[in-house]
Amino acid sequence: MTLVDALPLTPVGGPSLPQERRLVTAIPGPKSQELSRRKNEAVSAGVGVTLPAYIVAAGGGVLVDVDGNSLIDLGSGIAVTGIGNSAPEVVAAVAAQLAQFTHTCFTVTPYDSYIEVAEMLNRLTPGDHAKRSALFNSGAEAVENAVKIARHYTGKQAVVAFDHAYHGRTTLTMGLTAKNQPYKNGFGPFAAEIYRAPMSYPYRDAGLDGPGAARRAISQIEKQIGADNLAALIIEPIQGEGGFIVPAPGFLPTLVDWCRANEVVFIADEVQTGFARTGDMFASDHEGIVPDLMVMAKGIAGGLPLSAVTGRAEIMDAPQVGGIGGTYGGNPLACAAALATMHSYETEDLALRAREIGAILTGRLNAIRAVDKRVGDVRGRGAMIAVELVDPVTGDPDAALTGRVVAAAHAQGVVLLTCGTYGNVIRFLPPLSIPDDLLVEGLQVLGAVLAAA
Ligand code: PLZ
Repeated sequence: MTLVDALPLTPVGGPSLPQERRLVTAIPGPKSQELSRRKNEAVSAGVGVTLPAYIVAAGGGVLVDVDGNSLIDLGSGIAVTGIGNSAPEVVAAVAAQLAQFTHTCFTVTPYDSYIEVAEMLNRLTPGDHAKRSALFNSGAEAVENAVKIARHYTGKQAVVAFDHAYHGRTTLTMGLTAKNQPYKNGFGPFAAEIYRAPMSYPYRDAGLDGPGAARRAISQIEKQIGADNLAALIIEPIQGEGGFIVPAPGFLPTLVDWCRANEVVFIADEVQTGFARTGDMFASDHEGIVPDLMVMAKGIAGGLPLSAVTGRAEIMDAPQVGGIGGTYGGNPLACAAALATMHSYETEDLALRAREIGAILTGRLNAIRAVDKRVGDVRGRGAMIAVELVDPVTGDPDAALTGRVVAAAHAQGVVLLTCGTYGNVIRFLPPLSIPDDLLVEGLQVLGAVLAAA
């Protein structure tokens, strides 16, 4: 009997789970509390937990915990399970691969699914120029490799990242990440030759338009670094951890034009925004920008760890043979999952589904904003929407209110995430497989806990 034959006929997770919010204990329940106790004894304290309900099954729009509670998932494991948890096509593809072989290391004895993923990424990413791809495990690892490749190609060293940026937790990517707590504090020294430029943040930018904000950044870059020293500029087309900041129209295209005129590699970090999340396959598509290199992870493989860098052939081919690699990059299980996942994004038009989800989210959240001045801003695109909570008089960020609202939503069985440099942004990243009624129920809970907070 093969492993595939041994799979249970009725999957425990996946979309077959009842799509309902069901609370049978307090959140977290007694079994989760016991697991939290064991976690504290066994796991590094540095590994934090947002909502300590321990999950045993998930699918569609719910997460089921060990106490039998069914929670509404408005986080997708931080924008990962766009096509849903244990999506049947992913389960089938991974199970089939699992029965064939689990690992060879692509750089030792290769296999075709890695090439197929590369071909698919080369086709799906913006631009019809010649492209190449390389596969890795995490978003941070892919960011690191994009920077390595850009440095090798340009022969230059400096890298610019932006205010509010998040690019990862490794030494190089911590340096690119803006926020000190909790990401950087005590973990220095950071990598050299990283510089920061001002972002376009329309809600807090008072009247500065996109091209104007780009000129401000470019002027600072020219004065403080010089294009002759700059290998790459890296930016999230919509910032994720930094607060779902959508730059003003014209900001990104102006930066791209300047990069092209100055032989600076433009790297789009689409780790959080990629794969239908924002209502297009990539957030770069909204303004029609064509990045030189694009970094992808999260939504690429239905929950399996995979990341990628895709970009212009001449840039991607610059490093010496053997200069780019890693033991697990493009693992066959992850590649099988990615092929099934990307096929679904395309054939089921999940970008359209993201836009539908976005319409529900922005409609309901703007209705709350109309009557509650603590909701300072509602922003984002597609199924990547956030509210910024502020003091209604001063406009100052209200992180304490944000914390109370999210904690109350958690207690009501709604998985919500925060973000933002000032900790005052609640973000909505539902799986694209969530049914409308469950999404609406989650928003009703949010409305109620916000009103009570
Ligand atoms: N680039 C734009 O959003 C990961 C981080 C969660 P990894 N964001 C979630 C946390 O607290 O660690 C992210 C991202 C953008 C890069 C990354 C890094 O991706 O897969 O977490 O390394």
